Amino acid sequence: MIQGKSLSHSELSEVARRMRRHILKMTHKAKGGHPGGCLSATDLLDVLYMNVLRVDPQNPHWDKRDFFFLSKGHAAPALYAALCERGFFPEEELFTFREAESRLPAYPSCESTPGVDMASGSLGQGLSIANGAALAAKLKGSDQRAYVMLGDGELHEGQVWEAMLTTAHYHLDNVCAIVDYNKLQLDGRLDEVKSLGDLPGKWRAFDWNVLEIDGHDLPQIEKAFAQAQAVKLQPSVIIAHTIKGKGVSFMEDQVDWHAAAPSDAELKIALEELK
Ligand SMILES: Cc1ncc(C[n+]2csc(CCOP(=O)(O)OP(=O)(O)O)c2C)c(N)n1
Repeated sequence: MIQGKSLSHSELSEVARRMRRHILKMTHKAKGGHPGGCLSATDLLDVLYMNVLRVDPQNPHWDKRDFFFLSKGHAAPALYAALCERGFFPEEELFTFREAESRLPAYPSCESTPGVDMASGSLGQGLSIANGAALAAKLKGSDQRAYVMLGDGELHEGQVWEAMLTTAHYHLDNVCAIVDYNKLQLDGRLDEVKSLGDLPGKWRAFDWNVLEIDGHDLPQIEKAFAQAQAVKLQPSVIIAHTIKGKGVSFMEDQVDWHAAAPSDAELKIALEELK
């Protein structure tokens, strides 16, 4: 299946629920990972992988594929959950996450995992890579698009702002950035660590088309991707307001769940909530 599957909103919601369960089970089994920032990104990745990206799970290196770069690479389990749901590998393989010899390492690796186009984990680099892929597509006369997901804490990296200038300078309308705006980073609230201020205004000042949405509202997410695709001569950013740990009551908006695996008892409660 190369084109997106065009799932209905209720089907998408079911996929998101399964993805959240995968994430919790993966991090529990591996006794590590970053569930909070995976769960905030789940609905966005769900819509992107199910209904938007042109990729071929049977041919991950297909030369006409759209690209997705997970710049906030610590959310690897969310990416693996989306790739699994899109058919890149079977569900059983998810639970090899972080094991030696697994194709699903702690951080994304394009050498290990089918469907992964960028090694990430060191924050700040994804938009630069998306720019390169998008510019190469333009030079080839291809309609391929490059999507990149950034964390809001990741926006503290200066390289992102240099890359934003580059995207706009080359009028890369085939770039769509997604900011997972969950207001928390590793050790605190963005507003306490280093405020982003008027974030939409800053992207606008860098000549980007800005779409601001609720990043857990599936119809809004789908609409934003369609609007981004329709804009010409300007890159688009989807600033998605999200909740870290979304879907699990005791994880929501809690910085302690940035990098902590659920215990046996916590997993049981979480899976019960996501039944
Ligand atoms: C260059 C770099 N500096 C620091 C880190 C350590 N680090 C890992 S996650 C993280 C917080 C990122 O916050 P955010 O982008 O908001 O992630 P989310 O809350 O969505 O998980 C930091 C500082 C890193 N991975 N790379």
